[in-house]
Amino acid sequence: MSKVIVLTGASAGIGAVLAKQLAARGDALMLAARSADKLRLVARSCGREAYFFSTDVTRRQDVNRLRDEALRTFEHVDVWINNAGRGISRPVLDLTDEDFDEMMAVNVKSALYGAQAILPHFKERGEGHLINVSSFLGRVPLVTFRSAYNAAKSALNALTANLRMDLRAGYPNIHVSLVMPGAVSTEFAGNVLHGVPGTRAAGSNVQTPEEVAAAIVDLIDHPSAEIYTNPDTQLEQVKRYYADVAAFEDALGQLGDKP
Ligand code: NJP
Repeated sequence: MSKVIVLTGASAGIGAVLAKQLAARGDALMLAARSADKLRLVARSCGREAYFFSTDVTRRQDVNRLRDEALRTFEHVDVWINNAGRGISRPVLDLTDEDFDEMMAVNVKSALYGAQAILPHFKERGEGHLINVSSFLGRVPLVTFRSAYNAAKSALNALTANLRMDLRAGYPNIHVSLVMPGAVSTEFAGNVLHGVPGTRAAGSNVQTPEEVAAAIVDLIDHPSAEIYTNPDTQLEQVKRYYADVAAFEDALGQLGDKP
């Protein structure tokens, strides 16, 4: 059955591809990001049931307006996807207050605002699905120059789990899910704070945004607590990391730069 879906970070990358996959199967969409021009193009390519609303997810008021716009347009929301996010290229010892605040605002507070905006509606209906797009780096901090991004996504993982546990008993038909992609071939790497414009993720374990979007579509159809979008490689790394963090870091260090 077609669903009404609110999707942030829909102007580019994983969000734009996900919007098209959802529209192709008949879902009705409210697409959000800051860039109205890009959103308009994505919405146009999605067809008649795709609307857009310019939103800066770091502003609570904007996120509340996005919720209001979605409810005005469709009268209900089935799925809310907090997908907007941004990385950073700076190791821990070089982080400024501004760096850290930006990472928390765009990756954590944005999703908190989204959850707090839509949960009263889900509770009223007794059903709904909140999906937070995090990162594998929030579970295993593989890449130290993403430091504050990894920390922010770890915080997002924790908030997501806490919310799910709070709702479990009273609202069994409200699902709260976490998505952990690895590297994905979008413009993400070029958009990171202090990053190099135009760079793209590369390497053998890099997924396409189409693959990640398909995993999220499947999650909507089969809600679960969390998914790794590339489980074959990611699950093995999680097992090794939590079995022996020091040994894992030693092995990583041998692959990395020498001082
Ligand atoms: O990133 P990118 P992805 N308010 O840079 C929007 C996670 N992830 O699609 O506002 C509202 O191509 C921005 O729109 P605009 C990642 O952390 C990725 O790859 O118009 N929207 C655009 O639509 C993130 O959570 C990788 O500039 C804001 C979108 O967000 C999600 O996947 C690996 C905004 C970013 O598009 C999508 O990332 C991983 C704001 N303040 C996790 N700031 C990866 N690609 O390698 C940004 O593990 N946006």
